[in-house]
Amino acid sequence: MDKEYVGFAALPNQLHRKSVKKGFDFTLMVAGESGLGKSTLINSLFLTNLYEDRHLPEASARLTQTLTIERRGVEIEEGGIKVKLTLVDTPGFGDSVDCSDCWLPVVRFIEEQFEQYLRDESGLNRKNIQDSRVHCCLYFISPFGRGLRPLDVAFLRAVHEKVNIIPVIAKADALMPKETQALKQRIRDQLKEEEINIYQFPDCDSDEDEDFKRQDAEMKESIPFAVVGSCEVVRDGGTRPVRGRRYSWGTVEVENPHHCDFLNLRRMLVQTHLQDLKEVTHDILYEGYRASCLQSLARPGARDRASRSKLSRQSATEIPLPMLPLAETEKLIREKDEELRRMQEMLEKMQAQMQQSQTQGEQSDAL
Ligand SMILES: Nc1nc2c(ncn2[C@@H]2O[C@H](COP(=O)(O)OP(=O)(O)OP(=O)(O)O)[C@@H](O)[C@H]2O)c(=O)[nH]1
Ligand SMILES: [Mg+2]
Repeated sequence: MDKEYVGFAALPNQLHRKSVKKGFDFTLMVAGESGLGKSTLINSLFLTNLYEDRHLPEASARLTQTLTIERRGVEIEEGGIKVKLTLVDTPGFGDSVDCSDCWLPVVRFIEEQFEQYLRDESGLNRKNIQDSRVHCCLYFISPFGRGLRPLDVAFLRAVHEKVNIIPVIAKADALMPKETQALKQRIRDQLKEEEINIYQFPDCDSDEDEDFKRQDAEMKESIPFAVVGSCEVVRDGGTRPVRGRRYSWGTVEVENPHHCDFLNLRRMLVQTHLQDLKEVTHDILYEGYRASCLQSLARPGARDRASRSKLSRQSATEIPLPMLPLAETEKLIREKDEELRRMQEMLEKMQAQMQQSQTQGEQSDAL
């Protein structure tokens, strides 16, 4: 994993508030249909210099199609606190007619991180677990369709209980403001109809200042964020260089809030909600996963997760099992069952012998 240093203009207050001392890890994933600008947005968000008063690099090499799941590490450090950001770029889902399970590797990746964490948590080195769980998934939706497509719904359904989903409308420069608003509403309605849980932004503290509250409300209203990405730096009429996309009719600026929600998204990710996304991942999503693993262990012989919902009434917390990989644990349970059965047999035999010798003793007493 390459390490790059990217400074942020202001250290997120939340980090101070939560007094995180040893620094922490955060993993952000992008997913969605191919060619929607996932790699470009990751690049625009984090992989290039974010300070306005510093020199911006010239147009970087054109990005090529992402073919495998790629992780990149970026270290953010200010005021002595480190955030190790891992960016997970995924290959886009194909646009061929039959692409029914092209998204499975991405789902699998998310699950594997949970499995790994569960294994680490039950290991000996529990205090130093490297948290590689995906804390947030930016899901890209096409600006050209009429909302979510069946493929989007299928993927979101498969992951919505395992990862915080933040939906974004890709390539928002293709839409007029009115169209953007209509598409946002349509997507919000569809998510509700399909009962897909996306990341729920927490309520803002009542003691926050008015500015913060306004920003917070504005941000919540703009979901799904309409984003524009670009790896190019444009100099318009000799003014300051900006990241943007130049067209014959003008320039779309990535970091201009009148042009798209890029800034809202970035502020939310690195300044206001990083900690909450982590907490929801650990306390709700991961806990749900862990509980269902335990539940499936409650009944020896329960093999697949699909049968999980039909399983025993026993509460997950009542099962004092060590967390081992599933197959191993099942084997252990079978061995223990066998041992118990043997001990029970032995006990019964001993009891029978004792009873026998007792009656023999009584008989000889009587004689
Ligand atoms: N109009 C417009 N084009 C964009 C935007 N973002 C990226 N593109 C262009 O879209 C093309 C695909 O961008 P990528 O970032 O490679 O897309 P991707 O989603 O990573 O694609 P896969 O790796 O195949 O999944 C490139 O030519 C980008 O320049 C955007 O916000 N607006
Ligand atoms: Mg890509």
